[in-house]
Amino acid sequence: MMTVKFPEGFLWGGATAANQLEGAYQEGGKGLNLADVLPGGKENRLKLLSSTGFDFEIDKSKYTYPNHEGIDFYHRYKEDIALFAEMGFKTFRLSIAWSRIFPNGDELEPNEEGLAFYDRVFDELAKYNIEPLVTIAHYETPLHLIKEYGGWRNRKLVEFFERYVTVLFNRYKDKVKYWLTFNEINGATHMPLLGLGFSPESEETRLQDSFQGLHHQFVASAKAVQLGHEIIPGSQIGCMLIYAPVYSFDSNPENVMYAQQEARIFNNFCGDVQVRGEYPSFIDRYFRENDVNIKMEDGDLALIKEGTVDFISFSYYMSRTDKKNKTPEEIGQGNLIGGVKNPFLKASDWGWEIDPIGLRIALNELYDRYQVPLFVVENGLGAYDKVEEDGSINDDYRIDFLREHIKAMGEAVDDGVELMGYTSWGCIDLVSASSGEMSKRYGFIYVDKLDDGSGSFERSRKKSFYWYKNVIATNGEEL
Ligand code: BGP
Repeated sequence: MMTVKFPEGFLWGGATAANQLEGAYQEGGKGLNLADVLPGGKENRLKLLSSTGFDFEIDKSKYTYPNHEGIDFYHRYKEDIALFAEMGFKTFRLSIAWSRIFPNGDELEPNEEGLAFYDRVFDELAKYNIEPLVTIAHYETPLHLIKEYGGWRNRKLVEFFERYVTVLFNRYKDKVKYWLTFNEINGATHMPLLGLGFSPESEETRLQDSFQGLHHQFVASAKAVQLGHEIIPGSQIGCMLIYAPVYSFDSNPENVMYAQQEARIFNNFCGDVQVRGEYPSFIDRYFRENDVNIKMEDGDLALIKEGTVDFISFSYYMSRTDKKNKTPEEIGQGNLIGGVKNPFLKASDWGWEIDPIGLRIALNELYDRYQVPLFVVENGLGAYDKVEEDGSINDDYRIDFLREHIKAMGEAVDDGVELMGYTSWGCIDLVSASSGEMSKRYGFIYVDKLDDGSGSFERSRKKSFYWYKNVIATNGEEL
């Protein structure tokens, strides 16, 4: 048995996003954002994410809106951060809700109340020496930018984003060193609604509009890296990818080739642009064959070259197994990112295939390709939890999942991968992004809120809380 060894100063912690936990959706001068118009419930939300022509309206007669209250972190952050500190967190990943800072997104002056809220959060973290890791854009584009401008398809958003990040960097320069630009940027073509803030008009326009939106985000991200380095000397600014290694279903070269192509487009394209600073050569053929034409402005490519990221962060939940010709029954076997069923893997209650070795593969693939430090900023098991009569929650399934994934990370470190840290997703139960459910729980900390919105919002420690506390205390040696 190998002993897992993680580097000194490894950043253990947990990850969240503003829209999934803050609540207080109309307090402190906050404007509405994308998450505020997304309905709750697996059927309603999942369908919407892959559909076309969403109108971005709230209809309370038909739907619930669980992100409106989230888990009320906005009012309870002190208690929550104290619990993170009790587990020994070295870092806490959170996002800033753009529409708390610029309620509409296109104002010239920021909203002081929004800025002050994050000051309080960062000060609270500092009390416990917890390093904030801040995502600048995590699926929460201000609604006004969606409705009036068409989301990231519109070049104007680059300018608004630049104003937003300049305000953030200046305000928090003494408090935040680690930043991520766009959450799961490469998920954009798959689900443009979340990352790019638009609902495709039709399947025909989806790719063209998504890649154009991505180009705008590449430019905006490069600009943010430059500004961040200027305003906060010593800051570390990363990209954020959703990464699922693509396995060929079998050794048929047709399928191996197909898997390689899919991996390039889905896994490598965005990283190549943000880490190497160039559009990769393989994308030309893909664009040609799919009628994608990117409109660029003079200076865009130079900026992208200059604004490369310092490290790569990514989410890892599952691998993807795929083949060229799929029967209708083989398609859509539960994995959010597509593919066919892998006969060697079991899946979570939501059909996400569980594959710890895939994380070691992901880490090695990324490090081989880029040789920059890596950071696993999301990983975890969404599961139903049962509260026992005595109030305890015995989530051994979650402990097993995390143990195997942390072991796989340890193997990758032993393989020579440079790894900065690990923040497990949803360290405190929060609203699921893809299904809008509370019952899809990831936390070490249980939150008493149910899918129908009822509950006391009280927090309690699950069995995994104590387990993770010991993992951190032993720097991953005791799993
Ligand atoms: C990632 C997102 C998170 C998140 C997580 C788990 O894609 O960055 O926001 O929620 O996946 O997904 P879900 O909440 O759908 O279970």
